[in-house]
Amino acid sequence: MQISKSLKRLIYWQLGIPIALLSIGIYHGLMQTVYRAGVLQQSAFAHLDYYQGLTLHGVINAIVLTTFFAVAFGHATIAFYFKREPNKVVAWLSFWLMVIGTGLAAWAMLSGKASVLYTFYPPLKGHPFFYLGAALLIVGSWLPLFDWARMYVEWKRNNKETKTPLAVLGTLVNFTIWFVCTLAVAYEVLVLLLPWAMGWKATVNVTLARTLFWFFGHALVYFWLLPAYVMFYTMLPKLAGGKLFSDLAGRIALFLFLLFSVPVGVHHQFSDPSISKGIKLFQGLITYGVSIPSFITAFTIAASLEYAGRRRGSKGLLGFFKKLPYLDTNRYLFAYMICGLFLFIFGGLTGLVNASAQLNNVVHNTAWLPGHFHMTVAGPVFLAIIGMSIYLYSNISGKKLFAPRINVIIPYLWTIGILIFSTGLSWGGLLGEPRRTNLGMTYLNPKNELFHPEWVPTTLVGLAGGIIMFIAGVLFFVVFFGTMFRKKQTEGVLELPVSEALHDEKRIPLFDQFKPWLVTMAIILVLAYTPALINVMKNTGPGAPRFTPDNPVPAEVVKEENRE
Ligand code: HAS
Repeated sequence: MQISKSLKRLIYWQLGIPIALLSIGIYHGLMQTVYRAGVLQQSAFAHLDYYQGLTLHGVINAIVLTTFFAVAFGHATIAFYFKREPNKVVAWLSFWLMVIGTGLAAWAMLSGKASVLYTFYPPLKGHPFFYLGAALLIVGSWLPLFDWARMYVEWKRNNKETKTPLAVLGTLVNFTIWFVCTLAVAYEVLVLLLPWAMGWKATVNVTLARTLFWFFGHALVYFWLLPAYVMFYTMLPKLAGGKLFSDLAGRIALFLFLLFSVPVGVHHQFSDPSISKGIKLFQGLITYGVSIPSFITAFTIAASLEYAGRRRGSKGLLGFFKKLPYLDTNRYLFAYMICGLFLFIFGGLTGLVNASAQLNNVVHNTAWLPGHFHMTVAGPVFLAIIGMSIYLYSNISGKKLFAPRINVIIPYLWTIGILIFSTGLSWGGLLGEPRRTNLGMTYLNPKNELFHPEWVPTTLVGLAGGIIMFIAGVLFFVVFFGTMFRKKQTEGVLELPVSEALHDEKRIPLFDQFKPWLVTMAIILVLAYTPALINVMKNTGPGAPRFTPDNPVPAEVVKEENRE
C-alpha cells in the first residue's frame, strides 16, 4: 500500500530517534555487567555514575524505545488494515510532545540530576524536568488512541458484520490498557512528585506513590508485550509458511489482557507492609489469571508452527521444528519472533515463580528479577521491536537491507547472550545477590570486608552474557544504520505479512466489541484497587523528605509542622 510522505517521515523518525538513543541504553547495559562482576570497583566510569547509567539504561530501553515503537507500529497497523491514514495533525502533535518529553528527561538524566531509576520511587528525588518529561511522553502517546478509535468507529459503521482485524483489535486493546494505567502514574507525577521535587511541598506520601506507580507498572509490561503478540498472531504463521491455528483464540487472549493487565500491580508490593495479606492474595490470584492469555498464545502459536512444518512435509511428533525457516534471509522476521518466543518460555516460567507470594519472598529485590525481565522485555519484546523496526524502515523507504546474512543471525546471538546472562542473574538471585547494586564497590571487591566469593561465578556468567548481547546490539546498529544510509532502490510501500486463519471461526459479537469488556475491566479494577488504596491511605506513615541517591541523610531537614 502506498502511503503519504508525511506518514512515512513520521514513522522513520518514530523508529529512528529511539534506536539512536538505544546506543546509550545498550552501552549502559554492558557497563552494568562490568560493574556488577567487580571488573570496575568505583562509583563512576567516564564521568557517568553507576545509578545514572542504570537510570539511562532502564528509561531509554524500557520506556522510550517501547513507547515510541508502540505508537509507530500502531500507526502502521491501523493505516495498513483500514487502508486509510491517521490524522496527521494529531499524529505529529503526539510525536512532538513525545520528543520534547524525552528531551527534558534525557537532559535531567545526562546531567546527573535524575539518577532515580526507571521506577523513580520517592523519596529519591529527580530534577522536575525528569517528571515533566515523563508526563509529556505519556500524554503524547495517548493522542493517537483517540484518533484510531475514531477511525475504528467509522470503519465499524460500514462493516458491521465483518470481524475487526485481529491486529487492529490488538492495537486498540493495548492502547486502552495504556491509557487506563497511565492515569495513575500521571497523577503520581503531576500531583505527588512534581510539587515535591519543585520544593513546593516538603514531604511526599511514599506508600501512595509506590502503589500508583505499580498500578501503572505491571500493565506497562503488557503494553510492551502486546505489539509482539500482534506480530505472533497475525504475521508469524504466514512467515513460517502456514496459517494461524485459531483466530478466535487470539481474540480471547487479547480481551483477557484487557481484563487482567492492570489489577495485578500489588504483586510488586508483596513486601510492602502497608498493604494487607488478603489484597495481596487476591491480586496474586489475578496475576495467575493474566498468565492464561499467554498460555493460550503458547498453544495457538505452537499449533500454527506445527501446521506450517507439516505443510512442508515434516514427520513425527516434533519433526515440524526442523522444517521452519530459521535462517531465511527473506523471512528474517521469523528469526526475530521465534527467538523471542523461545526466551519467553523461561521469562514466563520465572514470572509464575514471582507471582507466588511465598516464593516472591526468596527472590524479591535479588538479581533473579532482572533475570526474569530480560527474558521478557529484552526477549520477545525487544526482538520484535528491533526486527519490526528494520522491516518497516526498509519497506517504507524502499531501501534494501544492509548485510542480510548478519541480520538473520542477530536474534540468535542475542538469544544466546540473554540465556547466559539470565542464567547468571537467576543463579545469583537464588544465592541472595541483590539487584540494582554496584557490586564492584563492596561485595565483589576481595579487599572489602563484605566480599561474597559465591557471587563471583554468577556475575562472571552475567558478564559473559552481557558481552554477547552487546555484540549482537552493535551488529543490529550496523544493519539498521547501514540500511538507512543506502540509496533508495524502489518506491517504498507499507506492507505487513498477513496470516490467514486455519480455523476462521464465524463472528461472535461478544468478541468483536469493546463495551462488555471495558465494563468488566472497570469492575475488576474497582474490586482490586479500592481496598488496596484504602489500606494505603490508612497505613501511610509520615511523609518523606527529599533524598539524593548518594546520601542516606535527607537533602534538607523538614520541620515537624511541615510534614504531611
Ligand atoms: Fe514480570 C516483575 C510476574 C510477565 C516484566 N516483570 C517484573 C519486572 C519486569 C517484568 C520489568 O508476580 C520488574 C519490575 C521492577 O523493576 O521491579 N511477569 C509476571 C508474570 C508474568 C510476567 C506472572 N513480566 C512479564 C512480561 C514482562 C515482564 C511479559 C515484560 C514484557 N513479574 C511478575 C512479578 C514481578 C515481576 C510477580 C514482581 C517481582 C518482585 O518481587 O518485584 C506472566 O505474564 C508470564 C506468562 C507467560 C507465560 C509464557 C508463555 C510462553 C509463550 C512462548 C511459547 C513459545 C513457542 C515457541 C510457541 C505463561 C507464549 C516454541 C519454539 C521453540 C523453538 C521451542
